[in-house]
Amino acid sequence: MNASSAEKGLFISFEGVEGAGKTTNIEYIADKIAQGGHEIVLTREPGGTKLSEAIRELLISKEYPEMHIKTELLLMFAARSEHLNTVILPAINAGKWVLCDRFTDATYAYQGAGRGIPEDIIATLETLVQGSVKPDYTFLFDLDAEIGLGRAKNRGETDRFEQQHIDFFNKIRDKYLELAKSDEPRYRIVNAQYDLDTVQKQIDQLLTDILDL
Ligand code: T5A
Repeated sequence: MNASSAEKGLFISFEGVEGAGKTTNIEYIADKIAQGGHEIVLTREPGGTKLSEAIRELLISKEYPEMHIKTELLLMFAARSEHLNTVILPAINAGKWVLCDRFTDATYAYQGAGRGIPEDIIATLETLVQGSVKPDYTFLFDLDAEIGLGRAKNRGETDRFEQQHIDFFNKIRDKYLELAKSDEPRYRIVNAQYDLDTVQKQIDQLLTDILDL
């Protein structure tokens, strides 16, 4: 069962390597959806609640460069459990459209492909925390990892994840593309290498195609 099949709301997640343009374009998409008359909750992972934002700070802080990969994984799911149960599900149950900057696909990409944690372990935690809840749609902003990292670094200070070697981010991009291929009904790929206007023309087309906006 996906989130919308039993409820009136819709759950859309946004994924991609660092600097792919998720944050920039979620706001653009939120405006379009709001113009369509839908009530929106704009949120992010890790984060989205007071407690989950505190966990986010631990996760991205460069004070903990040697955080164990299992600790990182468990903190991601701890933040997600709080966020899902206190923000995402109540909003969907109230008929709202939830736009979430990253969700569990990021765990498969970063902690799975990036850190090397076996997928069955991630899947076990996913079931524990989410049951069968998944996003209805996932927009993947696909971009060469080096270009994305360059965009993110140009913006200013980097976080703990952005200290990783480029090989880490190449694995993440490949994993996202693999996930998109394995779940085509849910995924929509945006080619994020172009200038913002061109990227947003692709988004307009997708919103028309799948959401009738
Ligand atoms: N994480 C997260 C995990 O490891 N596991 C998990 O389960 C989850 C949920 C924080 C970190 O947590 C990790 C992944 C992350 O490392 P985050 O807050 O989403 O997650 O962090 P980032 O992906 O690093 O967010 P960024 O802000 O860096 O990337 P965005 O949101 O994709 O990019 P955005 O929109 O901020 O754009 C970056 C810059 O590029 C410009 C923008 O103006 C901005 O300056 N830009 C463009 N420039 C040229 N052309 C375009 N088309 C552009 N689009 C945007």
